[in-house]
Amino acid sequence: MTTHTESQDTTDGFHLVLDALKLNGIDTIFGLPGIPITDLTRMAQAEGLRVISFRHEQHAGNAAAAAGFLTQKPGICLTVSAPGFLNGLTALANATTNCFPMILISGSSEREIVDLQQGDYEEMDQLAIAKPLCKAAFRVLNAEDIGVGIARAIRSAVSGRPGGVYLDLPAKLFAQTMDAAAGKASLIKVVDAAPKQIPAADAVQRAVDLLKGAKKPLILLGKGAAYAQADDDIRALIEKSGIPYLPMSMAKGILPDTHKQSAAAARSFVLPEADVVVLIGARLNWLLSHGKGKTWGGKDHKAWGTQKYIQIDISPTEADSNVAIDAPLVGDIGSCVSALLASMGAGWAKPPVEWTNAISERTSKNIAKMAETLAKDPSPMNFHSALAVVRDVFKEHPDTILVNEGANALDFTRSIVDMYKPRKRLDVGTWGIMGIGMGFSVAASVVTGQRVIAVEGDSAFGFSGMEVETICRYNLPVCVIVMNNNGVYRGTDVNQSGGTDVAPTVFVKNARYDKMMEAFGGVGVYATTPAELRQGIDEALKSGKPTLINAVIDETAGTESGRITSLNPATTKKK
Ligand code: ADP
Ligand code: TZD
Ligand code: MG
Repeated sequence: MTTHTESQDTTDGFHLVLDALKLNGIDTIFGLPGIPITDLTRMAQAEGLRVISFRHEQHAGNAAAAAGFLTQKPGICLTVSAPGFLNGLTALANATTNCFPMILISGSSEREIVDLQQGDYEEMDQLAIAKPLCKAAFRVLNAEDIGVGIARAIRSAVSGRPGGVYLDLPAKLFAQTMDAAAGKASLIKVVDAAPKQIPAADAVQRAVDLLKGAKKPLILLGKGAAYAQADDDIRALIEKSGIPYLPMSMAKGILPDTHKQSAAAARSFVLPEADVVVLIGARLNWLLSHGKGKTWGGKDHKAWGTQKYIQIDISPTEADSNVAIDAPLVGDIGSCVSALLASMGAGWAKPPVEWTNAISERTSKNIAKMAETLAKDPSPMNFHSALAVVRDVFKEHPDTILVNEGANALDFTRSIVDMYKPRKRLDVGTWGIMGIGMGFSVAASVVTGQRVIAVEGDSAFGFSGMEVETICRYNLPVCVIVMNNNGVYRGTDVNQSGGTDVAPTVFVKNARYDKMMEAFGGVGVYATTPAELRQGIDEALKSGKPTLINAVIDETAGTESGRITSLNPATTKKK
């Protein structure tokens, strides 16, 4: 291991990187050691940074992304070259897709050898490969440029639309030495990394005018609204305007899901019926069937082509990406929402009661129907009876963070488990990606200090399952619930050839995921009833010990692809 410096008067690349991160308020690194960054991880720890070491870089990267979403500071993921870098790259691309700020820092081989393709250890032109998959990519070749490199990476990650940044640090950089005072002077403390962006007055007026004439207005909150941490203003806008709202999955809890203006239980009614839709930090992508698909009533619906949109987003090019946006409001959500509030003035007329009553009626009916389903206690346990338990737990422990992935395990949890506070739900996001579970759980517990409950499909859990060792190693208060239905979607599929291999979606029957947690010193629970599940969760929340509950779910209970069956090519073809 390299010691700090030969004399007090010199510093080196290792320390300049760490000093630059610390100077900018970064206190945690998620990563996986190896050449050329092993010493960097040791020195980081020695210098007082928290280093969370993973078993696979993808999960370290996912942890960095979740940390970025929760804190508005870029999460840092540190990897070795070529294969480690590539393992981290999926997380970097996913973070960029979701607008989460993170920086993937990878050690790399020497330029002279890489550029002549002479076959260095783990040789790869990482910068070129990262570039199209992230928001910005930089390489630092000289120690005196480390300060600038880190500053540019931080600004790129958090300013404007947040995203992933790649920072390439060749091995030779770390050992470079320079005068300590000059080194210190070369570092940059980034001032106002994510500047407010104030919307133009005429754009605000246009939006207010459109909203004023609305008979059936609707607000859609996306995860950008959760990220923005403008919770009080958003709540004030919704309550003052009286407009019903729908939260996208990671926007659940900005206002409590039990809020009387939530139209979540009447989603399929309000989307096609609304005349003016206000998008706040939500894109009209596939998750909203591009503003025109089945979710909105399809082309035959009477509202087709007549709906008007106001879109609040920090990215000026987001408007018109799928449908015409009548009143784009470009700026940060905090500034835009407070400008709207100010322009609405006193005496704002609430939406017509015909609209709000129609929504309330449907909402109460659907909630009552769901309550009936949740009250059933079938044997074997199904998604509903298991999630009724999780729903009660979150009602009693609203500060707990929920991580959620799978297909049925995702869709049922999203609709059944209410969130009561902002930024308490982390999930598969824009891509619907599997594998975020343990990385997000580790980050959520490390950066917030809160208890975490991860509701995982058994397939979804498998993508990051080895990180239960990481959870045990750092003794994190994470309770993983594996919704075990013996496979992808359900455990009952059959091999259509009649051969001896099981179907591609089917796993080993009655697998004991709980034993995986026990293998590393955590608590394993085998639960076949809601009562056993409840007891397991209660004990986990009380003790804070790493816990994995293998919840045995009826293997016939799920549906193909959960709620997105319509995206299956075979399903589409049949239509
Ligand atoms: P969801 O999946 O929940 O619908 P999306 O990820 O599609 O949400 O949309 C998030 C949007 O929020 C992106 O278009 C992004 O540009 C925007 N955004 C993120 N942070 C801010 C912010 N601070 N101010 C304004 N817009 C933001
Ligand atoms: N690989 C990656 C990285 N992301 C994906 N989304 C998929 C594969 C495809 N996929 C889904 O979209 S959901 C899912 C896969 C493999 C797993 C569903 O099974 P599960 O959930 O056990 O997690 P349920 O509760 O059985 O439906
Ligand atoms: Mg499953």
